[in-house]
Amino acid sequence: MATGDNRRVALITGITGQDGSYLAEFLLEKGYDVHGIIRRASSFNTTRIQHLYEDPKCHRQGKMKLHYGDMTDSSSLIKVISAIQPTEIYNLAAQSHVMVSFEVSEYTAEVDAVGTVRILDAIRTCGLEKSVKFYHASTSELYGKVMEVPQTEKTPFYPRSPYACAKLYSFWIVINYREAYNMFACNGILFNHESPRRGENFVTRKVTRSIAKIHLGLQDVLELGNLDAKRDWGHAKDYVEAMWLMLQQTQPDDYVIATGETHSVREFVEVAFQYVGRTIKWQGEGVNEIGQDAQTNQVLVRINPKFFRPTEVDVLLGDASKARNKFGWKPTVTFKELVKDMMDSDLELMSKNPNA
Ligand code: NDP
Ligand code: GDR
Repeated sequence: MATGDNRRVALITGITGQDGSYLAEFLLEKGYDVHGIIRRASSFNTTRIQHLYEDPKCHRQGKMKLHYGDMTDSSSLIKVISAIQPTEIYNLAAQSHVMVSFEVSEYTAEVDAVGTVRILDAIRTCGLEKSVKFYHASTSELYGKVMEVPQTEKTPFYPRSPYACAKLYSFWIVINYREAYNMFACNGILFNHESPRRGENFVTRKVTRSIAKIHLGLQDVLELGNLDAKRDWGHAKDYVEAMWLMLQQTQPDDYVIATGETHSVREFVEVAFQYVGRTIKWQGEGVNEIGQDAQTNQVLVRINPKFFRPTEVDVLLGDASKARNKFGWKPTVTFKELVKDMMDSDLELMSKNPNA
């Protein structure tokens, strides 16, 4: 690519996911041409970006374009990269569910580990390794069995799931390609981030959907696994900005992105129930624990052992000082505001469509 190229062309893998959809919005707003890789599916998997597709900017001016491809298929990656000559690539595609990774461990490695080296090699095959800026979706799951709290870029890793093991390979292959081929490649070590667009089987969204249904009389009880796991939960909208900021620096590097606060699953449940005016009191222990309405004694939460993981990550709490000092990133949405945003959205969704 010629030096002085001032095109702004982004390729997003995983554009149909939670982060991909917010990132596409963010980059379109900044004037980028946005390309996304989508998988063929038997039903629509583009719900999160449908509103963008319908935007005249995307349709008439062709600012957003979707291409079929898959992280398990090198030729599709090479074809897309060669055709669009991106200036920035955001590699967000992944089998992203930790519990599911215990069921489909080999596939998770194919996509989340080998997929990363496939796209890095595709960049080299297309001769773009000196010009393209590459973001990789790394994760706080790398810390796993916690060696240090809070966790920084220097905290040792101890992955606790096939998902985290696959992402550990990706973390290092990104660094290796940066050092071996002088590529502008960054790992964003992002802690959990949520939103109304969060997948329905992650714990926060499962909780807000279920509470909205319980509130509207559409469901009786919320069933969960480990209530005592602690996570550093931020809002996805804040986190996609950090991805972009990493690629605007003069040097590639790896950064923790986190709020610096941690809350248990139990606390998330309590705050979300409070939002619809119910106080939870907890009774019993272990798998026999229940959460009851403090006024009516109605059982609202039960433990189901099937949601426990073979190996758990007990506590995540990130220190994002490096990102704050380097490029001024800080979260704007508090824990309570995050719960409110998700509750408002699910209450609206369930009242309009009880079968959602
Ligand atoms: P989602 O699960 O919402 O989205 C994952 C995306 O990857 C979807 O677009 C999905 O497509 C796509 N995908 C899955 N498998 C393949 C494949 N084989 N080939 C091509 N595309 C594929 O994840 P998030 O948006 O929450 O997360 C984005 C990335 O960030 C992931 O890599 C995740 O592991 C990582 N991450 C997420 C964090 C979070 O808290 N959200 C924290 C740290 C890291 P489809 O829609 O067709 O399923
Ligand atoms: P996580 O997110 O594993 O941190 O990975 P998830 O919301 O799935 O779990 C968080 C914690 O909640 C506990 N939990 C339950 N989890 C689910 N999904 N369902 C339940 O019923 C339930 N009950 C309790 C879990 O045991 C866990 O401790 C997310 C993903 O987005 C990854 O892709 C990303 O890398 C990390 O966040 C950072």
